[in-house]
Amino acid sequence: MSDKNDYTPPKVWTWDQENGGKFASINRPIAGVTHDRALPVGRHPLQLYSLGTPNGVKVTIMLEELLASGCSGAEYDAWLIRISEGDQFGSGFVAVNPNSKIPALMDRSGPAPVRVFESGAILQYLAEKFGMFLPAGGAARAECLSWLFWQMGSAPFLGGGFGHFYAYAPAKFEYPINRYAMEVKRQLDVLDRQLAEHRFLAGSQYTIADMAVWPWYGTLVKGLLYEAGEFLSVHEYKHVLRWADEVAARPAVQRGRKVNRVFGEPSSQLHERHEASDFDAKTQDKLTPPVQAPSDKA
Ligand SMILES: N[C@@H](CCC(=O)N[C@@H](CS)C(=O)NCC(=O)O)C(=O)O
Repeated sequence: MSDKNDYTPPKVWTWDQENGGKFASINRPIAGVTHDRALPVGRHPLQLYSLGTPNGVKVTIMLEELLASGCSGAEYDAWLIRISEGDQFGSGFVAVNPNSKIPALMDRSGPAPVRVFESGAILQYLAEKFGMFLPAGGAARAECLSWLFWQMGSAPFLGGGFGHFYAYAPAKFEYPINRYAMEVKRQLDVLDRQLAEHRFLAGSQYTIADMAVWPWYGTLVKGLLYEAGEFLSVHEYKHVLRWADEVAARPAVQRGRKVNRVFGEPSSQLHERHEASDFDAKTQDKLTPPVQAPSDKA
């Protein structure tokens, strides 16, 4: 182990605002509102406040899948919450999610608005509301919810553990990278064994379990998350790769990935989604005027 261990925890931990790392400026040990800001409300029944991270993408994939299946009641406005600028601590957002994390959903289709936070709870809420992508009962429903909750419990080891120390921490520390790389590889092996025997995670049907797991582990095995494909030898997980490709090929998944995305290729970024036609007209490549090549003669 190459890390020098020269840290002795003090008797009482105190908040060191300069503790470094990519998200140091938004991390704090207290919850609640930092500023007054009402959330915008569009004309559709469902109002989503989110960002195109893996947790956000789970929900936009589900909404696009519902619309693709003909559920017109799933029309939605997706508003951008820029977490690096602290939007999640505004009064309107905290009223929808007291935990100050995206994604957060307001269902305004009934007499009183219903708030839903936590991506797994949002997937289950939408699946039950529209009667889709979650088996109605028995062993099939139990299997689907088991994989959904597996994802909710496992992904923090991938994102908050491995991803944080491999990609975002202020320095590379061997101990946590080793610990979390081992756990993430174990999780990939869990998925690989399940997908060796089943087309989708919960069996033969595509469900909210696939929608929850794909944005994390599907993109990881394709080398798109934390640029860690080679480090984690993702080529070993052949069944996860086969499943990841099948899910990625779904048009609703391709649309859902673009919503509230503020990084990557301009053509992959649709900052806000209010109409189905926004995918054709409002991705960043459509909005940005082409850069003029400098003329040799000017
Ligand atoms: N368990 C939550 C996790 C949500 C989460 O961690 N969201 C991150 C972005 S992926 C966030 O909003 N972070 C802002 C912050 O921590 O202040 C869920 O699945 O909804």
